[in-house]
Amino acid sequence: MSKRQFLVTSGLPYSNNRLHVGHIAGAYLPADIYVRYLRTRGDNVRFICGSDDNGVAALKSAREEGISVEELTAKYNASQQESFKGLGIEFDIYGGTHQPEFVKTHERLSQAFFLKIHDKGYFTKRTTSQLYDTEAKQFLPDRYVKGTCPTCKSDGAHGDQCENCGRSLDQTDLIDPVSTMTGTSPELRETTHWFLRLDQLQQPLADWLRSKKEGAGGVRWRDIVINQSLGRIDAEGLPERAMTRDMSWGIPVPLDDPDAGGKVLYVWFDAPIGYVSFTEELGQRLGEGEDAYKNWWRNPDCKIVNFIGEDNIVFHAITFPAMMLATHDSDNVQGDAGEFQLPHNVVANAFVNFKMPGKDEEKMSKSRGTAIWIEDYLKDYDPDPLRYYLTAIAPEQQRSAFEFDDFIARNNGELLAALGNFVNRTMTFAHKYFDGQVPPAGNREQIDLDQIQACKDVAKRTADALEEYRFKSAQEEMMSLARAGNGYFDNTKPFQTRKTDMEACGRAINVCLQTVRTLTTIMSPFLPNIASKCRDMLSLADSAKKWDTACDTLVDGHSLDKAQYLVQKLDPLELSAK
Ligand code: B3M
Ligand code: ZN
Repeated sequence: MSKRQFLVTSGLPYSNNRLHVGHIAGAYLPADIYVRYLRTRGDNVRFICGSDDNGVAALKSAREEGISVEELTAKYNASQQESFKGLGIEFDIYGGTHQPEFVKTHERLSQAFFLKIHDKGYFTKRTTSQLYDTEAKQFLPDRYVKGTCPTCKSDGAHGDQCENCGRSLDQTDLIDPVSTMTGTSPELRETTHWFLRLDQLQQPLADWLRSKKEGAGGVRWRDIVINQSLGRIDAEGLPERAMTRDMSWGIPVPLDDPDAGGKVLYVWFDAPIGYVSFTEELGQRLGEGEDAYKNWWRNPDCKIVNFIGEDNIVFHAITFPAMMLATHDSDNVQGDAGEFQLPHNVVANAFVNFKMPGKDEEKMSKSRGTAIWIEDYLKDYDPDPLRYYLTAIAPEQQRSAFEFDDFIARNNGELLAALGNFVNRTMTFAHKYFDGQVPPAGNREQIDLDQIQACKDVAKRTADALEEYRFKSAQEEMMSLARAGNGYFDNTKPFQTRKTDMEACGRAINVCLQTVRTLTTIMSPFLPNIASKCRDMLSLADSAKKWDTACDTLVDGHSLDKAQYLVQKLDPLELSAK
């Protein structure tokens, strides 16, 4: 396969909180698996992420924690980096839209983006009435206002939607609105903003999304993404959306207009540009000079893949692409790459809920104590079991639930019983009866040849699934080889032949070692730490990471390194006591 070029991004987490397992399962782990896989193929990849620092969420949290918003976002940016590192999620750069080393580049590119759209005539400037919190001294974003729904009259409707009847609303429709920032009643005030003409971009967007639904570019987007983007355009059309806000924290609106004073870009306008500005920052650090981002964002040979959680679909499949299209000349809006490249794929996952034994699933929530924080998990456990579990329950088609019992059951019953034990018994035999060397392959019989063939077939099927963003089935494929290895071990009975027929015993252990060899490479995107131990045990060079070497033969007499424990048995009682 010739070398391909990919820019992979994971949704930028808000830097007002720590990361929990739901975040990881949604936007980060699958992206890391994908990137690791592409690297084993020798593709040219950059993996970009960083914190989403702007917006009102950070201001609200800073107020609650009694620290400055700069301190708050720096603190959580650092905490996120720790969590990612601990789980082996390795970005090429972890930026932050308002972190000191990134904000200059981010501001430059975000403002240039805004001005470009402005020049092309895709903004309308408009004055509207909005709810203003006189205590917090700011206009209220939709999700910081609650009130009574004008349609179904239920309490607790948000400024953009009533969760009870599902109707979408305008915040000014709410009866008895209350600010969730301060608990006070806001008043209506006039304010001026710049609205992106999504209505004008609707047609090219819909055409593009339809092509993605049909598999343009060799990839068919997930249904959840198509339904929430194209489905929404078809059902409701696209109204204009304000891309500026009345706030001091953020990227200032770069217009020489008295109405722009004291305003910043809407956080969902600047955040996706973070992908671009962090790419640029990385390029600069690598000495590729100013505008290094263009080799990724303007290069039609580069495929951009965005990994996100389901709540971010609209912004990645509609708003950000619309922003990109709006940098074209208005008579060429259907044009190709132009200023920016539209994503090759937007890979979204549904939410992971939390489930206690005997109770219903619930949403992961900080306040209800139903979130499993990565920092806490890592204090007690290895990263790979969590990687394994979150991929095993990956919410690729629908929501799934994190259950402690299930986590332990799968660790002990699958990761340890199938993979750990197979590698372990194979290594034990090789050391105990063959001097730590690969025994001669000898004259293979059909059962041996079938197992060797299984290695090739599974490696191929795992790769196919990964190419198609089916991470859960890819991992199942990989595990099926460990199970097949155990079946082969049981059937060829080296534990008996070692007493009766050393040659047959060696033949079987040879095939088991070849199977471990294949597993070592194909497990590496999912379980990088266990894979690295396996590489050590088999005394393989780093080049064994390459996918194409997965079925390379361990030659007779090759010396192995000492055996190591791969997977720890977890005790359900100990865990539930935490
Ligand atoms: N910060 C939303 C979230 O964490 C948001 C993603 C931005 S990606 C450009 O749900
Ligand atoms: Zn309602």
